[in-house]
Amino acid sequence: MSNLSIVYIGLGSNLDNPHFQLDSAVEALRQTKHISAITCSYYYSSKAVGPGEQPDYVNAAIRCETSLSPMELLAELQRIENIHGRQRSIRWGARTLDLDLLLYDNICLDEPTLKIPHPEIHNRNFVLYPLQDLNSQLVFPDGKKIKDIMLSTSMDDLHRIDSGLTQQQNHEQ
Ligand code: ROI
Repeated sequence: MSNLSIVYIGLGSNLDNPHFQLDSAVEALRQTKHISAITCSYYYSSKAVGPGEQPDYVNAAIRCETSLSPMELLAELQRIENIHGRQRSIRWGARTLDLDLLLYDNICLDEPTLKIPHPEIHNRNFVLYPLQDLNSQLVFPDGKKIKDIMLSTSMDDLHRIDSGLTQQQNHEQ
């Protein structure tokens, strides 16, 4: 019997060739043990949300299956962020790679180091549009449907861009 969990992970970068950082992160996830069946959303360019001036982001999301627990998966995501030169010194600061555990099956978790669903999930168009690419029927643990939330979510400064390599890989699967 399979006991794989379905997980959605948000990807973001606004430093050191963000498009490349995301390609490389998806590849690192593909290479990670106990993570399988990865599909990637389109990539989006988006204006930085939050205080201060910083470069535009490239954002995307992936759906995958895993036998890792949420905390084990978080450790893998932090390992991948670290090999992409992620510095954690500045809150809200620019970053080479941000990997956020957005959803893990239907669970809700509220730990100091990990909150699932991601607390900002309903408010960020750069998270919602990629999630919708992956699953237009998605229902959040609180029962809200993504298609209802999308009715009041504008694209504003979000632009879909060609995700190149990763989309091609999805089509070949
Ligand atoms: N803004 C955008 N557009 N994309 C992000 O991934 C992102 N990540 C962040 C903050 C600084 C909140 N702003 C962002 O952590």
